[in-house]
Amino acid sequence: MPLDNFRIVDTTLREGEQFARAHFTSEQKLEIARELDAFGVEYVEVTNPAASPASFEDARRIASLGLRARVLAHCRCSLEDARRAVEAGVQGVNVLFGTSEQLRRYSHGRSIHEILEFAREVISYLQEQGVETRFSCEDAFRTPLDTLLEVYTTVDSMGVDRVGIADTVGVADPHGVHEVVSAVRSVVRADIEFHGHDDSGCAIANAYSALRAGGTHVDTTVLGIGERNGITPLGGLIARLYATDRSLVARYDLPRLRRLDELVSRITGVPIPFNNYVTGEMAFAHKAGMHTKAVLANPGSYEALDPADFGIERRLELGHRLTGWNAVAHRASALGLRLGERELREATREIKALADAGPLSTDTVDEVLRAWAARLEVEPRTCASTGGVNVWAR
Ligand code: HCA
Ligand code: CU
Repeated sequence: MPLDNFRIVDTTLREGEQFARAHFTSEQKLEIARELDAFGVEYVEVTNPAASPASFEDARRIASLGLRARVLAHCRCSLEDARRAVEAGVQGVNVLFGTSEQLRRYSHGRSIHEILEFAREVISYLQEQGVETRFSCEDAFRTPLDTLLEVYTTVDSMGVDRVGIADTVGVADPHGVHEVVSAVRSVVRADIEFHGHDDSGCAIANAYSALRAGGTHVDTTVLGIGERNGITPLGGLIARLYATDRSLVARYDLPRLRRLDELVSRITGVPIPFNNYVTGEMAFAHKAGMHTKAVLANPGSYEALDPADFGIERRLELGHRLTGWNAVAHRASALGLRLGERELREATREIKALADAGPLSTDTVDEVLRAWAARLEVEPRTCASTGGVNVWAR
């Protein structure tokens, strides 16, 4: 399926609020909502307005900010919750019901028949209210496929705008997601939203696979925060889509990703992981000589993403024993030192030997290079008295 018809439902303000370290103040929620909107996500999902008085008030304030993004309230499939969401003035309501054996038995105790009765009541109410409506099966990937399809075709015939397929416990793999989403795609007319947890490390790949199979909406959170170890991270999804085709993410303000990750990191007190997609400290760090040489010749040789598109600079690691003379030469010229290839190779040997004991700071590398440059300043004069030597030819 073509990938150019997807929308991002960022749920940092709902799923992200379920992250163990998250407690957003009203002002922080507004700030996150504005940043997400400025980045360009198409939807912002907020916590159930019926959850607490502040949750209601925050939903109301966010819904009235006049964002480009549509504001969705996440609700249980009950009239009471749906009414509170409508009162809060949101543009859409995302309702859910657990359909797996596990959740039916241990969470809410309802049969599929009863679930569909609730769905009918809530969906028809929301339609009367003229808000965008989504019905999601919680724990879809532990729900038998025939049950899932029965639920989705029924809510589709009730006229929902979108069905949600949630991998609530992170058990799905990309192959399984493709199968389920394709099956749902073939029986419903509604849009399809995918929500995937990362317990077994597939959240980004699963979201991508859902889009490949005809899904239209993907749930994300900033830094992937959510229940347990979270869901598809916004930055990771963007990186995945960019790697397929940069034009797929051209409509987003990519340099804002760093601000978003930093904002949520600051608010939650959780550092951005070193290996985070795009914004991790090492996301664009090149080390081994073979890599740095090629990257200096053409960054695309070892980069799927151009850091400049995200307003980030790549780093070339120099002070280590795997370093290469091309990178060392690059540093020398950045320092304005005119060293010939022989000196650069000698300096590289010296850096490698010193770095056998441990990484060197840039200052130490610079000292080595300056020392070689100083030697050169002496040598040409010495040589000149013996007939002159072209330093660069040696
Ligand atoms: C939850 C459940 C949910 C809902 C996803 C959805 C999940 O923790 O409240 O509404 O599609 O992972 O199943 O986040
Ligand atoms: Cu979830």
